[in-house]
Amino acid sequence: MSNAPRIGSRLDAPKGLRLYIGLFGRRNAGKSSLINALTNQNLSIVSDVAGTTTDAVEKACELAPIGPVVFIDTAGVDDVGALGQLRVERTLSLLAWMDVALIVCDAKGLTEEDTELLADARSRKIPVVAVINKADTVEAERLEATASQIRALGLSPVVTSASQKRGLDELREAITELVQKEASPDLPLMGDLVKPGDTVLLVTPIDTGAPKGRLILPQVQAIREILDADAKCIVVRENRVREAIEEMKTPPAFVVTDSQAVLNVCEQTPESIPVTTFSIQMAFSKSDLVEMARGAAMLEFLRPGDKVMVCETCSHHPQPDDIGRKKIPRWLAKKVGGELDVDVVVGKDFPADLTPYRVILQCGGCVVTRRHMLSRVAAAVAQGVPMTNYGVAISYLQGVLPRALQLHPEAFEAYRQARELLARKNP
Ligand SMILES: Nc1nc2c(ncn2[C@@H]2O[C@H](COP(=O)(O)OP(=O)(O)OP(=O)(O)O)[C@@H](O)[C@H]2O)c(=O)[nH]1
Ligand code: SF4
Ligand SMILES: [Mg+2]
Repeated sequence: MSNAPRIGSRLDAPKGLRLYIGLFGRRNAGKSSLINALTNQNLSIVSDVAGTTTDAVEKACELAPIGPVVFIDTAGVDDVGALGQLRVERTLSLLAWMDVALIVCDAKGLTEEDTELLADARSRKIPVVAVINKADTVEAERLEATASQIRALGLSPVVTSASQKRGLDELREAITELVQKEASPDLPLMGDLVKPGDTVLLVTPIDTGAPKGRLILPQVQAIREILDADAKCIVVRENRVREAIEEMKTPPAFVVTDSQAVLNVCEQTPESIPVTTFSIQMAFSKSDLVEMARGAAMLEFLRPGDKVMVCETCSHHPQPDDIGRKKIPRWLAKKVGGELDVDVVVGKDFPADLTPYRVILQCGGCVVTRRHMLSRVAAAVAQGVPMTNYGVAISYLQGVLPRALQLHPEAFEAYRQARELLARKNP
């Protein structure tokens, strides 16, 4: 693996942070066969019955020379019937957040579905490799005609035969090249906030929700980044913030706290010391903090009964007083002066139609890729639905948003302008 390209820290990452490579195309094009051929394993069921793959299936594996990836095998985009239509919709929603989409076409020629799919992926700026499979079944002339149909759409096709294991190295190369060119690796959690010699104070409450015997990923990541920046790091629970600051000869450059303790931490920290939260830094690193701050402006203008979507990107076991399902809806209801109509959407699927919602509250998305989070932001922006994240929302609901965004003036400015606009529209 010494020659493997390194795409940020993603390749060392747990399953959720691996590169996602989706295979799309018509039924029987050979999508499942290609996954098996590329990985040299029988990961997917192959048959000559059109529509063999129904629900999208994830297969985590090693793909030389890239490293750990997750293949997503999908149902054909020409699936028929009412159920088939639902599968097609699901397949197309997956396309939005793929790190790489392999669009597999039959060498016999493109159909309207193929052309639409390729054009759709191109227009949504999804990194695409167009694959002409079953090259063994046609004459050279036919193959060239199919290739020129694809070139006409602005793509350079890769020609394969999954059954004869031909063209696989070229396909791997094309995937690698695309990944290097187009990957959107997470930004560092701390951005460029930490300077050599700084001291940063990290506040991590140890409550019933904290995992036994360890710290959670963003906390560990923050410590590592601070050490990498040749700075110092002090980690305390929320009851020791004032004491820790008073004992320091030089005040900390800034304080990073768990969102749920943000009010308490702001109260203990002198105004001259900026405070941010792990979730705000997560939004910066994995998503688009400016958009998340802009979206938070809507929270002030919600009315009882408004439809709100809470998105939890993984199906973790909910805590009795779960932050997304219980606490945020409760704090919002209190702020708004009545219950809201809250839909909780769990997992990687994201509804195609967001317009019923007045605002979307997105979790940190720690188990998905940045491209995935950015595809959600893009969908919300395109449909004009404000989107914010838990961290920004909590700081707003605790009344400390200006302070919590002090290290991110651009994000605060977006929030301020959006709020002004909404205030004019909702006098
Ligand atoms: N001759 C030839 N046959 C192939 C090739 N790739 C796949 N096939 C055959 O085509 C049929 C369909 O292959 P699958 O891999 O199941 O196709 P799929 O795109 O996953 O199909 P669905 O799951 O139904 O959408 C099987 O009979 C495969 O053996 C190829 O390169 N050449
Ligand atoms: S931030 Fe989102 S993805 Fe991460 S554990 Fe919480 S709900 Fe799951
Ligand atoms: Mg299949």
